[in-house]
Amino acid sequence: MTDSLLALLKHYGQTQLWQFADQLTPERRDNLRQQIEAIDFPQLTNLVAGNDKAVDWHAVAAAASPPPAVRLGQPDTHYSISDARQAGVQALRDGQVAMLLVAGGQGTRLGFDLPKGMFPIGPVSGRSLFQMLCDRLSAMSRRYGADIPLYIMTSPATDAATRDYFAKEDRCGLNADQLHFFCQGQMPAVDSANGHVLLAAKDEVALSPDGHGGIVAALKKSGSLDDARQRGVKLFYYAQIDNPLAELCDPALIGYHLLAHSELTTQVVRKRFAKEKVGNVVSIDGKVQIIEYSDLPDDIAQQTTPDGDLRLWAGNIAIHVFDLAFLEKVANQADSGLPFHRASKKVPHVDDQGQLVSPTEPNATKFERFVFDLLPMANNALVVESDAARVFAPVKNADGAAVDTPELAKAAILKLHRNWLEAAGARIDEGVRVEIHPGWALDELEVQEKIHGDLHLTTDTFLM
Ligand code: UD2
Repeated sequence: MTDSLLALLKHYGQTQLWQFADQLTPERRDNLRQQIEAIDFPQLTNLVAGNDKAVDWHAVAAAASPPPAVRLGQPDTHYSISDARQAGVQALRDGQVAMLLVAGGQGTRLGFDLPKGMFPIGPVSGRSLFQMLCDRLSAMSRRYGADIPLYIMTSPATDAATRDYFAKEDRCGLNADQLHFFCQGQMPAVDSANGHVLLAAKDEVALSPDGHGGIVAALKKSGSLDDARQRGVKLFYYAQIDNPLAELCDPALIGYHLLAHSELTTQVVRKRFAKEKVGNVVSIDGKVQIIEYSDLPDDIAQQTTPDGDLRLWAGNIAIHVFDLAFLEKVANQADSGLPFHRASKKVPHVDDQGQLVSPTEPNATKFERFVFDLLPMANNALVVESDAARVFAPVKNADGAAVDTPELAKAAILKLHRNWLEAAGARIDEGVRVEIHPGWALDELEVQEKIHGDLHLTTDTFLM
């Protein structure tokens, strides 16, 4: 057994992984063996050698044009928004829509040790990101008379804590049958200098989540695709855990997707500034594609139209609608076909002397897949613009940073809810903070039905 493992490691030039095996107890050695056996060495070797397609982002970006899109405020020539809404509502009523939430990342940038979904973000209520998203799903399920199942993707770093949290919080109000967890896969981190897989400890490979693109394999492996199909689900509405304003299961977006016979539809907002940290949704050779913010060259990001608007205006907010059949098709292809992206990171590891090293400079390469790389593979991929003020309040950085902080997200929620209330005739004293629970009202129309213009709020209020 050990011989064949050693032969494998030798073959792939990775014998350093077994160098401390003699110092380990049989149990820890076995644990290490299992981690090594889970590595796809042919794939990794290919990645280390750079044999996968190396992307020249400048050339890609130079070929990019703004994507064809259903634009805000511009009547679409093909479908009206009311037709879209009606089609979406019908799909929701027929129980054809499930929610897919990616929550595998840790709140590192936020300075929060727990799964990010547990971060308190309700400006008055203090509700967590998980609770806010689940409250909206419950309200939507009630409105359309059909439970919307929620599939949450965790990672090994967030899985146990996420499940514990939902158990303690009564599944955030969802029915037991509505809630599913599945865990994404991992990829080894390699030494950037020589491609050697790093050891996080003498008996532990340095692993990290394989990116949200790992969702394709994880959905299949966990049986979630089959589970969804058996329930009669036809569409997945996809969102990230870090956006408390995400308009989950928006009927209009779902309807556009259906009417356009799209396999993958993505909601975008107009970028606020050229180097905003959102992916750039573009069209290249007639295919919709996303160029991540970190890959878009500055000169191309800054290009403007004669009107002074950004030429590449469409910002990815990571809200997508997927056909279940499309995901099944991709999941059944060998290795899903999604490319890997590389990131240079500081990865603590043990050196050849068995000493723990905490690098001060990036020392390692991590490999991640991005779910949005499915866009160019999809038939009739569709782009639909929405208003950032109502759908996008990303929580990425700790308070004090210039953008994407909890404080700014809370302010965006309060502003939206105040606007809905004031438009319906309510009076809210200056400085008073009002947050609306989706069970009270899901949108401005429901707010109007609720208050008939006779509401005056003088202290901070959570309308629920
Ligand atoms: C993401 C998008 C960016 C933009 C922005 C909007 C990518 C690569 N970039 O940037 O284009 O749309 O969001 O807010 O998507 N996650 C996992 N598993 C992983 C990695 C990430 O579940 O292995 C989840 C993570 O929990 C989070 C989301 O994916 O909810 C986004 O991950 P991120 O914070 O790394 O992406 P970000 O903010 O750089």
